[in-house]
Amino acid sequence: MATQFEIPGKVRLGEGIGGLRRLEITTEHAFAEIYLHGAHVAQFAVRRQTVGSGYEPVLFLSARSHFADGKPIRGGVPVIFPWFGPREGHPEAPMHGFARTRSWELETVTEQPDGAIAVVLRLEPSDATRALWPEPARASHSPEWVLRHRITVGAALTMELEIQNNGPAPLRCEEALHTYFCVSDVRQISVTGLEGAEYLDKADGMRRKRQPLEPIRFTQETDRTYVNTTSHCEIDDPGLNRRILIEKHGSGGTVVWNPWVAKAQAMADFGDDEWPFMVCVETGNMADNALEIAPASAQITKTVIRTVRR
Ligand code: TA6
Repeated sequence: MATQFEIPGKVRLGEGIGGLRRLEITTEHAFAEIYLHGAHVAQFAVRRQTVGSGYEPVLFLSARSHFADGKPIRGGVPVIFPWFGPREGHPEAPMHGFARTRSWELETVTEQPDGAIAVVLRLEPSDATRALWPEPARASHSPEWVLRHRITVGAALTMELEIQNNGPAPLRCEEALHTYFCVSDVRQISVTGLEGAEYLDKADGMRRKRQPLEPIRFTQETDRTYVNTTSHCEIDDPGLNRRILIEKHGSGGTVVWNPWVAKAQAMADFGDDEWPFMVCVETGNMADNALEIAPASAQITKTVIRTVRR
């Protein structure tokens, strides 16, 4: 018996890895898997040009990823909120906030006129999140903030992260879609769109630097938070004969990351030999572009991912 969240032949809600609840979405153009844990897009693969020859993964998912309560999934699109990276002044706080390790509420699953599938997931404060981030509680019982993640699976993967401030005071936070992309070999690709942008280099003591007027290429651990840039980005991947287009709206920052050898070995949920096959190009608002959302207002950050042949 299909539930209100299932569409026969297109959307199935069942148990995924680790027994976590997962939506499996199959459309004319793409396949995707979305876990309610972290509202996490774990797979997005586009149907190859020659029908019948399967799907081509766009996102990277580590073979060593955890799939367990309280642990982030390594790969796909982790949702980062309400802080990016370590929380300043709170060394005990979880890296990248708590949104990616909470179980989100599935609100709606709908088929669009063009056959794309739209999923909305919601996260509200809880005792656990208030213990980590005691935003000013409201007199009324409506939550002081509400997060909604609207994911549309079609020829493109469209993700809109909305942060609604219901509290009496401005909501200061950071947010990101920490997207892991599947590439043939990170040493052969380039990333364009950030030429001339200023960045914080986490691989060099967070020094402020400026991207030369040339594409980003990868020859070592790369961990850069580009600030004050609204540019779309592109991953050019000769090995897979494709370009991945990363369009963004409402995002002032872009993070580019590859752990390279040593950092890959240091991560228990990431294979030592996996680093050549992924790159993160993350959209959102962090560091210089941290948000201050006025009361009764909302921030929406939209990211659209699509692939084209080279
Ligand atoms: O976005 C890049 C980054 O901040 C890196 O410094 C690295 O820590 C990565 O995120 C992954 O963080 P995680 O907490 O998921 O291991």
